Amino acid sequence: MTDFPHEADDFDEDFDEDLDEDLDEDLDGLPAPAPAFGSAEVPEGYRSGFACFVGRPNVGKSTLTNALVGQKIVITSDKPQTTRTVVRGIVHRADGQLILVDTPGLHRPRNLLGERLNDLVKTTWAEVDVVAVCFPADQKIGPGDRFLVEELAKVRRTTKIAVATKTDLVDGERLGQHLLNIAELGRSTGTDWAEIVPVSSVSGHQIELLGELLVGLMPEGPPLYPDGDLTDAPEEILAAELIREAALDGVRDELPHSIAVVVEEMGLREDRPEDRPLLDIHANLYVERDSQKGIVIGKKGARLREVGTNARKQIEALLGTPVYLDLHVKIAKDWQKDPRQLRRLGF
Ligand SMILES: Nc1nc2c(ncn2[C@@H]2O[C@H](COP(=O)(O)OP(=O)(O)OP(=O)(O)O)[C@@H](O)[C@H]2O)c(=O)[nH]1
Ligand SMILES: [Mg+2]
Repeated sequence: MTDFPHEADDFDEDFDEDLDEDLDEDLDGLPAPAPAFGSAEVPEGYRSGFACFVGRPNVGKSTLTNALVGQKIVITSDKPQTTRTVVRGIVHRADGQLILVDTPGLHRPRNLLGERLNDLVKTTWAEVDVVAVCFPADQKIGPGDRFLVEELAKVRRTTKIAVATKTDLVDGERLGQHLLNIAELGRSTGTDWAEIVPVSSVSGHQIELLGELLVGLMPEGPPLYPDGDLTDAPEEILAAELIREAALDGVRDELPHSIAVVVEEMGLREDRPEDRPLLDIHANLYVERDSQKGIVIGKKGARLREVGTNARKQIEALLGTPVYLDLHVKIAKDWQKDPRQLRRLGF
């Protein structure tokens, strides 16, 4: 069997009419009440609830979500606006259960997609117990941060904490100044930070402490998810995201924003021996223009093959099953601006 099937000259141009409508439902869902689990044996003082990470694009929200969950469940990249969906990660601790809601970076919208993403973020704020605003230590606090905190101040009831991310990138003096600036931003916007916590997802600095502090801010209650669940995102979404992450690696300028991935079909192959399962995944990678398609596919399909192989390994690691990935590149012209196409792509 070939490792990664695709025929370089057989990429459909058309935008399929039959995108999985279920996707809409999956992606709309913000922290909906989850079924309670095991309330019978909950220890005294056990806490559970929702916290979301917000911040400008690229400040390290998704990396921090993964660090706290202890496994990679959301994708990250050095390109701004990597996260486009709200994904929940679950942290299991002896003293409680923390459901982390990773949100897209808040930014000045350039198109309809940007507006949708910002709306998504703001809806989430009102539905969680704690909002944690991330400010990367290697960057000055700017107008974008101030705008975000001013908006957040309007959400009165939610507890707010500040997280100084990427502490590994700066020295102690700079970090001290950064923490003072965060405190000052709180004062001048009328935001009462319940905590200001410096962390590094790369070195692991204070990640454990942040988890402990967040659980301490949750209301008392039973676990909301079964032991061992690390996310509630459907496997189709996780797979599509991992493909998008692989595709983002090494592309630049406008192209990262133009890429969208939809898993069309996913299922265990029939007639396989029980001890050798194989998961078939058929996915489409959309770009907005013909020129972009050429870049994504690469010379004789080399780049796409690499993307497919990298994505497949990541999906196998996350789902624990060997994967056969069938990946096609298609054009969805200017999808970021087009309400109809946005809806089909799940936004
Ligand atoms: N050195 C260092 N880099 C980090 C740390 N956390 C994240 N990064 C890097 O910062 C970049 C952005 O990380 P993401 O987690 O994708 O950022 P995000 O805030 O989720 O970005 P959007 O989804 O685009 O809003 C990536 O290149 C990460 O590797 C950290 O603690 N230290
Ligand atoms: Mg992100």
